Amino acid sequence: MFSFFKKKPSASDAPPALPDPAVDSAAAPLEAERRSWLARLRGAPSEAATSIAAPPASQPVVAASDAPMDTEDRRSWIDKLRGGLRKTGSSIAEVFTGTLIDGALYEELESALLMADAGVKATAYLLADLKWRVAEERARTPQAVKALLANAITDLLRPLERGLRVGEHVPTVIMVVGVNGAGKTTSIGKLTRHLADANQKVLLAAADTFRAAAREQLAVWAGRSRVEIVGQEGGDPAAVTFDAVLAGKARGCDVVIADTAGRLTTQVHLMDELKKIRRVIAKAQDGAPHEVLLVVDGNTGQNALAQVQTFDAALQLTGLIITKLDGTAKGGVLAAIALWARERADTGAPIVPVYFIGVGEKLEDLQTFDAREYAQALLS
Ligand SMILES: Nc1nc2c(ncn2[C@@H]2O[C@H](COP(=O)(O)OP(=O)(O)OP(=O)(O)O)[C@@H](O)[C@H]2O)c(=O)[nH]1
Ligand SMILES: [Mg+2]
Repeated sequence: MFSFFKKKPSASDAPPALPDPAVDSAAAPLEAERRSWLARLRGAPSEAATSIAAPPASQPVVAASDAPMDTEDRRSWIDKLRGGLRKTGSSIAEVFTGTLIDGALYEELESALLMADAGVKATAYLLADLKWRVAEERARTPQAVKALLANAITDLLRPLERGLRVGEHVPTVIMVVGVNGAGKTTSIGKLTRHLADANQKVLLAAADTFRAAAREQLAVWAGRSRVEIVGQEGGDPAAVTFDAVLAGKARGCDVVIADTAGRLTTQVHLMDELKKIRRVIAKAQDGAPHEVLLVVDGNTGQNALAQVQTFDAALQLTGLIITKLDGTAKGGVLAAIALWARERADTGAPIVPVYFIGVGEKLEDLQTFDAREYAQALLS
């Protein structure tokens, strides 16, 4: 279901500390090397990316909603995203109000990106890439540099674009994890509704058995979408999930989604519990879970990257949902996540895409991720 995204440029290490080609003529001998670095940075999809992006022709992959780029909903969603990222947008815009492209401009941009939660590594990467683009394009005005920055951010984020697919496995089993209050249950509710609207038979596993309210909250979403729910108050989350996957198979469901309880990454026994849930899903169905999605609150700042890394180390994530980008989120952390995802892909592991972005509590507030749109929202 949901729109399919494309390529993953072959990744590269974070850039070395490059001299500024715009102001440093001694950089010339390194030019060929840099060009090849940039070519790889922006270049053709690797084999791994192709296999990720292209669904096997024989598989009945379902697309519930191709990114509805021109719809009213999408436009108002982008406005919300822009509104949420406004602070970052205006502090980056400040950088480009002068008339000179000089060291001060790059220094201010560095501060603005760091303030936006992009982190040291992604900030250095973007600055190096931007300086290259400025030199290549012979940009003459700060506004032209800003446009090139939008391109640099888009290219950095592009590998994260990919649509969630269902239909390659029956049922497709999706496990959803994250820290407390990140927006797991709400996102599952919205996702379920989209799937149900696309005639997908969904079964929800209420594997958050800690709180009675958690099951009820999921049951409300299940009721709205008229889908089945399996749960047992106070039960073992792994056992509930196991039962749900078996029930999903027996009942011919297309998708089973397991909602897990929020937890801190430092709570070792609770992280172990997630690993157990993952293991029992695999026992109930070979090759499952097909997706392990981490829901990240976009307001978490740089800690979001630490969350991604820790949950990935424990569970081998397959995708991300970033929520609450309508609030006080600064938005730059996606750049840090993108760089991490590239480095992870460098080891031969699949890219971990951002399937959805949430900008509110309503159904239409969860939308597919588009790198260009996001970069523009970040700079508007
Ligand atoms: N503003 C805003 N609020 C959101 C968004 N997504 C979820 N929320 C709200 O965040 C709160 C927590 O959402 P839940 O879906 O319950 O979060 P959870 O991760 O399931 O929480 P636990 O199960 O307690 O760990 C709720 O009030 C949601 O309505 C979003 O994109 N924007
Ligand atoms: Mg929940």
